[in-house]
Amino acid sequence: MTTIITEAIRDGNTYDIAELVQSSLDSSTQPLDVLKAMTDGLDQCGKKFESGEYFLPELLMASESFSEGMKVLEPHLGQASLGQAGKVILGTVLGDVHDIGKNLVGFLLKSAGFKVIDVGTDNSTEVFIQAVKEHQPEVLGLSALLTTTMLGMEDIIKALDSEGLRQKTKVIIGGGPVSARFAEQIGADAYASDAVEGIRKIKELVAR
Ligand code: B12
Repeated sequence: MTTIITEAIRDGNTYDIAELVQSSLDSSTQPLDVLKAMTDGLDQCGKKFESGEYFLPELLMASESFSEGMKVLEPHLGQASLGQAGKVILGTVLGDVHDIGKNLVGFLLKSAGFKVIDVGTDNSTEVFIQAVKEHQPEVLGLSALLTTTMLGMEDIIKALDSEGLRQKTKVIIGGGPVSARFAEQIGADAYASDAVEGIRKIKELVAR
């Protein structure tokens, strides 16, 4: 069943995905395994895009299919709670509209008891700085999926520094093209390769 879900997302099947996710849950597949099957589908679509077999419409359909599946899966992933674990601002950097991974991180953070302020996608440095001034979070989480846009992360960290906000705000970065090495280079406090690792690292940053 999970293979069918992966293929449905990969091929942008928006009609059957809700039913497929529901049947998989009904047959006792763990929600996190269903999520893995869904993200594998996006991954496979990305690879086909890279090799020239799929084009932008296929990427869009895969992402649409993922969103439809998430509507069914989300309530099974955990309960939102009161925000006592800490406050986190999440956002995607300038020029980048990818938000599926960031949204997953936000969802799991809320389930783990964090208050999450999601500033959305394609944000200028100023938007992040304003949000940090207004909400004073323990952690700022930045997402980038493009090798071009990831470079903007360094500007945000520098601006936090020059605004005197860096000491109070830990920065974690994530997204396909970034790495622990890149995090170190730009002076971020942490990097996570996926949402589960992200939640663990954010908890560590808050505890520091
Ligand atoms: C879906 C998708 C799209 C959708 C996005 C829809 C949306 N609402 O997000 C659409 C169709 C709009 C799109 C557009 C484009 N895309 Co696109 N897209 C993808 C695709 C297939 C999946 C991305 C995704 O959602 N993955 C699933 C999620 C769950 O994974 P994730 O994002 O990596 O997030 C996880 C971790 O990285 C981490 N994480 C992510 N962020 C953060 C943040 C924090 C704080 C933490 C802790 C963790 C964390 O946790 C997440 C959950 O585990 C990827 C291929 C791929 N394999 O990544 C290409 C991909 C990212 N896209 C690509 C490209 C080139 C584009 C376009 C330029 C195409 C074009 N010619 O127009 C445009 C750019 C638009 C823009 N300006 O941003 C390339 C990027 C190449 C590069 N290295 O720069 C990729 C890699 C495809 C490829 N293989 O070529 N895309």
